[in-house]
Amino acid sequence: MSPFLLTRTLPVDATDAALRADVLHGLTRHPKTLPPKWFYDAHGSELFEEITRLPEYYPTRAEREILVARAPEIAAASGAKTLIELGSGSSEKTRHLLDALPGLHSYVPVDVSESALRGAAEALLVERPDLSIHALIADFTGELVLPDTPGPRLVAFLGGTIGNLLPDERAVFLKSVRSLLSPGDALLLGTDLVKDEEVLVAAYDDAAGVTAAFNKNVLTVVDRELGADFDPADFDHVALWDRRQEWIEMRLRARRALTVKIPGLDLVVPFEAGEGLRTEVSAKFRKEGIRGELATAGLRLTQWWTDSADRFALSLATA
Ligand code: AVJ
Repeated sequence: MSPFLLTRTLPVDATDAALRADVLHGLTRHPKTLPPKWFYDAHGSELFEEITRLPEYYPTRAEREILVARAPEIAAASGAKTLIELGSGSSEKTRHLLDALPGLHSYVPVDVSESALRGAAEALLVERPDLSIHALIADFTGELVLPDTPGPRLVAFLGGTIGNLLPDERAVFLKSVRSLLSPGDALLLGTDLVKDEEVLVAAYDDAAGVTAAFNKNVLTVVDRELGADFDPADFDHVALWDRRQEWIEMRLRARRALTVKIPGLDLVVPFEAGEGLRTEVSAKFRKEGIRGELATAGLRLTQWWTDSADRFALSLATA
């Protein structure tokens, strides 16, 4: 059996320090914000898995449709010996790629969640005992030091998660991805596409209220980790389409004037009645916009695939 290696590039207390900094910064400015990465504790990750099965939430199914149909083309175009997956989570969708890459030598899943990485690797090692798995506990928005594995490399960033980054953050991120690539390497990028407002808003405000629970879960995380006294019942879930920025914005809106105590930060945070706290932007893209952002980072769009309903796209770009 090939080796399974796990490398931690995040200090064990980095998460705590980063949460404290994000909460302090985000709740003392106007408008208030919290970064979406704090949704994903164990309960939030379960809620997200539930979201991916909702009738209104099409991105996961649309992306899987493309992967199933195009995995052989992606594999042929990249000829990858090493697959690096940023934000790999359960590595569930990656199976289609892995199955199409019989010549693959190494799989490098990168995630902040050690438990997700261990679970995914455990399952994969049984199916692909030939594969060397080198998991990295790391934040994909930070600087990545990749293991020394054979090229060509294929870096995959799926799910549309790049849409959680603001435009300037995306530019920095794409440049750092570019710096990981040598000639002959490629980036496979999943992006949700601009479409009718009704369809977009429904995907982020489902009838069963799962996305509302997912959104409010971030308050539970802050309560547990920093001793705050947020009551999720004091907030309404809001999903709105910003047609100028072309992104979905999720907010939590205070139902009344209230104050929240955060002892872990020695902070008291006042909310006005109706005041919003932005918890996520999820940008939607167009082909020419993607091409331009890739080009600015020194990447060339070489292939573009969409699902049969043109809801989601996979882009292949080369250095
Ligand atoms: C996991 C970031 C791709 O933006 O669609 C789902 C997260 N937020 N419902 C997205 C999410 C609300 C999701 N990503």
